Amino acid sequence: MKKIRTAIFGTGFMGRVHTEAVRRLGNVEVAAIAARTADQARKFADTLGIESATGDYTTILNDPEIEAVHVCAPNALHFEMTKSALQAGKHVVCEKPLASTISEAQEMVDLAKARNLANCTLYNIRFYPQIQNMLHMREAGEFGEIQIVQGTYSQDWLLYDTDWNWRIESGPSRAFADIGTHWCDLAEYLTGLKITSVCAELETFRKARKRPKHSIETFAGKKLQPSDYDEVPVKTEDFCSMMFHMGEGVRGSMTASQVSAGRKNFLSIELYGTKASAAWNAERPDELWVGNRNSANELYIKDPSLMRAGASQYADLPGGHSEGYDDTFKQILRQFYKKVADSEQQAEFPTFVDGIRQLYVLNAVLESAAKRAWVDVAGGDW
Ligand code: 4PW
Repeated sequence: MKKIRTAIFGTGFMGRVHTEAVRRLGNVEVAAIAARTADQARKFADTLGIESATGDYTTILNDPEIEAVHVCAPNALHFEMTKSALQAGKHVVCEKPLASTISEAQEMVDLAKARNLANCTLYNIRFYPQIQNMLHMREAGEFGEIQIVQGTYSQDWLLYDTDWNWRIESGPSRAFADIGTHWCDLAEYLTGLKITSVCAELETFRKARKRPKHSIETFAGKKLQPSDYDEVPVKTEDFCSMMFHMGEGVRGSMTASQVSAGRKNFLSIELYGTKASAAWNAERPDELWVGNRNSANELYIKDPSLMRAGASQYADLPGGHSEGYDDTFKQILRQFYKKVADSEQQAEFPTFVDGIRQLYVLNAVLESAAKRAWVDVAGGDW
């Protein structure tokens, strides 16, 4: 079987996760790596056993053998890299947030459509088996009409002023744009409804941070000495809280935080319906809590043979064998590469349209926080 040849742009935490996930697919080969410098790319390629490495991603775009690329570089580069890749006829997977502005994202959506190229915004959380189970239960009406949606995406890796990452300087939003966006995409995906208006507040607790003189990988948690850093002012938020309206009458609230000690990657989402409730969190991904009014609550443990029809295809391992963060990348990319292999095939994955949709939500959040008022989410005909 001839494998699809793909390239990864970015050698940080996400570049590594994408590379490993692609390799689990079987029909796709990571053939090239691009990083900010040739040295960084070579180091990454040698560690992971990848043939070709470059400090100039455009050279990869000239290779006709490369069919797809993964944009895992910092947010500010998403637009430029994706646009060039689409113009070169490559299918593209792009990390979230899709772009820095709506107009950039619109160009990406239009270009992918005009060239008929597969495009994916990497909202991987949709692909946890128990999220799929929750979705299929909601669609079957098991919770009744959804009335309330609430939750948080909380992490602690930027708690101290010595914690640093490129995201800190990647405005206009950080906690919301980086992780809040996952939560909002998930809330809309699970309910099948759109967030229509928001009332949000952003807070930067660490108004200055110690920026290392040399680059540091996401989640590196490295302790710095005074000679290693410069003290810089911070504009991006550590924390966001938001109330929102969804669909016709659904109400909700969420927080996104990168400074909540002990919360490592705590995305928690709860749906409250007229019949029953459901709650899930990413730190205990194989468990789905179902809340009942007139009978005992239930705790479902992931087991494909007990999952709702339609959901079990996203669980590859039998009950008792956990499936977590890295498995969601395998699942989403499996769907994406189905489309790359054959554009006529039915495949389920978030596209650039889902990416731009969340930029409209982000814009409403920023406007609401600036005005200290409720703001409607603008956008096209979703
Ligand atoms: O997409 C998110 C990231 O940007 C992930 O959920 C985790 O938090 C990993 O890195 C950040």
